[in-house]
Amino acid sequence: MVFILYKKDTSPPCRSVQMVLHELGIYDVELIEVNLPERDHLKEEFLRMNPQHTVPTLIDGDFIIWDSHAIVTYLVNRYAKNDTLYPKEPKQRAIVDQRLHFDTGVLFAILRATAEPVLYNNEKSFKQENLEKMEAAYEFVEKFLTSDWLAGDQVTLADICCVSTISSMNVIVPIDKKKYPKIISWLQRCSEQEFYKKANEPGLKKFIEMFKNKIGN
Ligand SMILES: N[C@@H](CCC(=O)N[C@@H](CS)C(=O)NCC(=O)O)C(=O)O
Repeated sequence: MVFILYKKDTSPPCRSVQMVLHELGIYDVELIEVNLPERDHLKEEFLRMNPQHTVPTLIDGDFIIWDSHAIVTYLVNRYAKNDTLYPKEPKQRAIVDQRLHFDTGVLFAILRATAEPVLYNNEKSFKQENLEKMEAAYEFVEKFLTSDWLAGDQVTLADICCVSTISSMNVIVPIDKKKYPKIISWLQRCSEQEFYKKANEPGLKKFIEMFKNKIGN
């Protein structure tokens, strides 16, 4: 079985999917880099597959699915050997789902709103109000961290999806160790995981470079 993943290395949701593929031991994946500035994602061929023109987009045989959270839950539901990444127990699953929706609606939303004007519209600095919203999001995450991981005592999809976004937000608004000690320890724990080293770190490095080139620091 060969999967096809349309992705962009710098994109946090694409890194989430790659981390989950790694964690599930799915390596037989054709990776296709989508050049967003060149508008590859707006070409007819891509739109036929995903009219919402977002990466990541995954093809599994005759099945096409996009949105990182939909992709990773599909992958675990279909291919995981156990349910630790996405527990079946309804209350535990609800907590993971809450964090996944928080990633979509709060974390990634503010990251995208902050980053895109600089990356694609040639703005030279980030909007102050967006930077404040990132701080507000950090405050939530600090409160969510009541154990080692974001949704209980073991790594779940909540950690994988949120860490790709939070490690990227950290590039724009560095996480203050004094204000957010739990986030700093959690980030450290995540960065020690094999899936993070293999599938978040390389793209995150490119993300950092991309901003250096745009705002020069
Ligand atoms: N909620 C989506 C967000 C995906 C997303 O916005 N991806 C960006 C790249 S980071 C993208 O495809 N942008 C191009 C576009 O929206 O046209 C997910 O988790 O997959």
